[in-house]
Amino acid sequence: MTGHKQPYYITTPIYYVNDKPHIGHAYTTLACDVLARFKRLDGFDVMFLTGTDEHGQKVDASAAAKGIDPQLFTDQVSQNFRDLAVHMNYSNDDFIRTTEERHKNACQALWKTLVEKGEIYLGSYDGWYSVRDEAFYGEKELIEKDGQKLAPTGAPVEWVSEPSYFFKLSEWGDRLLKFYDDNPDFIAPQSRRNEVLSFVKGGMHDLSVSRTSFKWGVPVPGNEDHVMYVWVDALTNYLTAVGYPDVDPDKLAKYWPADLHMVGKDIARFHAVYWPALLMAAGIAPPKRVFAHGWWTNEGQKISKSTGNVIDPYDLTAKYGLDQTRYFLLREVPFGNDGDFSHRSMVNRMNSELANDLGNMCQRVLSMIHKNCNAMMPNPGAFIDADQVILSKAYGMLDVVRPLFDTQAFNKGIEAIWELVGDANRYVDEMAPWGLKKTDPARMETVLYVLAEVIRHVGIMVQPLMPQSAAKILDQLVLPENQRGFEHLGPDHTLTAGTEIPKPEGVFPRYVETEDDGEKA
Ligand code: ME8
Repeated sequence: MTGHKQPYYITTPIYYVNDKPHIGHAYTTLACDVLARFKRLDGFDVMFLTGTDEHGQKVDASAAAKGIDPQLFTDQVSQNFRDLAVHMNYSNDDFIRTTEERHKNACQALWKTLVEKGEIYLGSYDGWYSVRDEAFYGEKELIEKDGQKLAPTGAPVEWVSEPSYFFKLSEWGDRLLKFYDDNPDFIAPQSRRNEVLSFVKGGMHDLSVSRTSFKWGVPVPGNEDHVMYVWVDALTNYLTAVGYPDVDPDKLAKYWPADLHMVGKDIARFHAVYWPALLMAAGIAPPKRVFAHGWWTNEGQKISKSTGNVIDPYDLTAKYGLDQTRYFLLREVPFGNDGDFSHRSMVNRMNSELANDLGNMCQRVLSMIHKNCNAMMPNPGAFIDADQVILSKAYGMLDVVRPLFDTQAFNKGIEAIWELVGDANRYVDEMAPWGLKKTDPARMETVLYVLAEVIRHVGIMVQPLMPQSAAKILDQLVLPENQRGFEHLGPDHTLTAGTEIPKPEGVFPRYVETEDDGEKA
């Protein structure tokens, strides 16, 4: 099957342009980027999409508060998200904006299909709406605080009474439950699956899918008093970007249904309930999987604009380094759980796992090769058992990590790679190659060669997570760029003895505490 790579379509949520990007945005897109890079290295034809969600009342109100026309406002804020993607070294293949013409066309096409299939009707909505959540809430869902009604998320709600189109969501409960049953991996992790199942089992009302009290949205075809509900508009982005309805039929057939929608836990319901129902109703296959990750707190505190403890991804990368930040965010927390960002644990991981465990190992081994082997990749002799053990662990690493990444267990995949790094450090200590130069130079070459092979494997495997640092490591091994894909892992593509290597340089600097850190810690 040469020339026919398996497609893999992965998406981030599209972000509201009411605000500047924060750690939550950086985190979701990072997870997708790591997976997209992993899949490309593993031979897949990847389509990785991110973008901005630009319509709706929330964005409209933010623009009005600034006294700017919403289009101009969204142009400016959307650019911040594009800039973040470049800054964080994300490898997205497209960046969609919901204010683009291609998207308006896709939304209207989906709408018309739903109308033709009898899935949408005109009625009127009388009920609660939260602009902050861009969500409708039933009376029973609301909570009360200080005599005020609030959304279950704590967001303010307002009473809305206006004509509205409805999607017949209430008729989709059983078909959704059957769909979840037939596709047990559709929504992960398990805790989110349980939530979604109980929401659907609890019985669903029809969904209001249009608004008339403001104009900032995609007009409803045939009734321009209405704009589409921002979530119907937003979810459709996943179809727009692959050429729906008829812009690029080949692309659509290739990438749809999407392999993975990565989302935060707060928006699981939209992706795992409304979206598959809308799609099935339109006769379109639902996505294969929705993974809802947890939320970060900052030094134990809930992140909120009002307390001013929002974590800015630019600050993190300036302080700790880009790859260090990327590493930490996916290593620290079992993906799917909530996690806490603390300076202390960031520095611990950065110094012990990156600078010491991986950085020092590479530096020690490559320096010895540089110094003791004439700066040339050593020539191995026969392998002893200890060599075979560590080599086969390196050669088998992909088979361990792949299923973990495929189920978004990033922290476990990274842990598995670091187990090999730990083994390599113990192996260096046990084999003490520095003592072999005089007593058994041939054995020294074998030991250093085995270690260089381990470094090659670790370097290749960490490319998705830390692209720049991995490139530095692989450059120091003088591994040609076209030999860095996963198909080059294993014993068939070993390092070439005699290759000249440069004088190694440290890849992972240690974090040195400042006085300011001392006060905070
Ligand atoms: O929801 N930790 O956009 P958004 C981790 N436009 N993740 C966090 C977080 C935190 N402290 N705070 C927020 C939207 N997030 C819609 C999506 S998709 C068709 C439309 C995550 O800008 C949150 O879970 O509010 C969500 O995934 C994203 O950041 C914010 O998205």
